[in-house]
Amino acid sequence: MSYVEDQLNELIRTNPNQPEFIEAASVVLKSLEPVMEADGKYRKSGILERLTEPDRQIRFRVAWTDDAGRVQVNRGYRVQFNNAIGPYKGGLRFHPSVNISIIKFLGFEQIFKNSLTSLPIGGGKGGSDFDPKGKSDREVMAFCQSFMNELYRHIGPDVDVPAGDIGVGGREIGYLYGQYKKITNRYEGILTGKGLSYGGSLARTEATGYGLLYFLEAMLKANGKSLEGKTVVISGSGNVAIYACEKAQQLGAKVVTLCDSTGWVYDPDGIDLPAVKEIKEIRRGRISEYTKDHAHAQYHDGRGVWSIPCDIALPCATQNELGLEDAKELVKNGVFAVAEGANMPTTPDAAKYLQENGVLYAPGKASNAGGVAVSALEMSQNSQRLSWTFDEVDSKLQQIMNGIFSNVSSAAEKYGMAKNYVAGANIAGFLKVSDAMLSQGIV
Ligand code: NDP
Ligand code: 2IT
Repeated sequence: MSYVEDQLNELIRTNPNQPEFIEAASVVLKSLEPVMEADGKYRKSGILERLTEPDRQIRFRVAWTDDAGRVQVNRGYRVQFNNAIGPYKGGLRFHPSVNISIIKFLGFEQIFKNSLTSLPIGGGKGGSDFDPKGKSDREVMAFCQSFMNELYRHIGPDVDVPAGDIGVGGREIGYLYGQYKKITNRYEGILTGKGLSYGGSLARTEATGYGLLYFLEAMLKANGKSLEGKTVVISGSGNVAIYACEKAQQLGAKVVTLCDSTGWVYDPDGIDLPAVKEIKEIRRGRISEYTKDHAHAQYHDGRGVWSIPCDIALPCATQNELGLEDAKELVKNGVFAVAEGANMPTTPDAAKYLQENGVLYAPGKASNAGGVAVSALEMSQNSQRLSWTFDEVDSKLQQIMNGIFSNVSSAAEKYGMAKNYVAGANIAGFLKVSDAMLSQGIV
């Protein structure tokens, strides 16, 4: 058996009940097969064994009191996966589905994504099974303060710098930052995605969605296509989906769908984004409210955005939200590009089907890297005690996304898999991290 097969079997044996982590690791390791076969140094130095075992996994109790005076207990996590090329960096997810498998898959993906940005950041991820939905601001604050009461001892500007992810936005980052400062009396860049009045970066809010569109533009251009006049379907209606929609519209595309975990909207005239921002960013409401003021649009309960005919599909909600049947429907309806804003939204069989049917397919670890890239720019600004203009950050973001596309594209070509951006992203991300690990010895 090959080194990769041996290592995959070992991972499956030693990580039972971690389907998301095994899914993410399998895709990466299979892409690395030609790299491993070409040079015996990787097996000799145990690179895959070391890369797939986190540096450390922290799990803790988060006790807080709800508005009815009842004590609630949630689980908190921080997985510090790999710091070969920089301090651990990656978001915090607050969602009832969070468990160690999900945090490990996200932390593992983050290693390669962060490497692709070309910036000095290692891979980590954290979160909790706490559900912010339906909670009062005071409850969210009480939870965040209790979460930080443990997390603070594990993070630092040169150690580990968390940020947002599902369920963690500006409000949560603010409460987390306030508690860190209260406990330590230190004013330092230990989180990114901060508010602009206390060390945040302009364009961080927009970065993941905008970056996705910059990557998509580069991929389309390299394949003789463009966004102008195209019909786009997007899933999700959170941070990534909203700013993907905004940039797609600015670039001349028509976005016709968005969704949340309850249902989805189809607006054949094109999504009215200010209305969505009002519902989601201000009222924290449900996407179903969209049809109240948009009678011509349709709302449906459940899932369904992938059934709408489109040229381009942008999954921006959560993992495994686009399965094989969805991929078949998209192909049948003529989709020519799928670019991931979310982490691992396309199941492996769906991704394979899309690629086999000639669809340009951008994996999240390349196409959604704009968020963490601007987080790293926020860290730079914090270190300098300066803040850059929106245009400065946005143009750096564009350069970074173009750089990622060309790096991913040439890695795929070099290993005889031209246009396979999955293989390209995994290989290019791996090469930098493994080079640093090999230089730093067996640690
Ligand atoms: P948000 O919490 O802002 O939004 C998430 C959106 O996805 C909401 O519309 C939510 O609906 C929907 N959603 C979440 N979970 C599910 C589910 N299980 N089933 C159906 N819909 C769901 O998160 P983000 O926009 O920040 O994150 C979206 C994706 O992008 C995630 O995969 C995240 O890991 C990834 N990502 C985020 C980055 C960032 O900078 N924020 C950077 C790179 C990747 P509802 O409100 O009903 O739950
Ligand atoms: O998945 C991701 O890249 C993020 N949630 C952003 C991480 C970050 O540190 O900005």
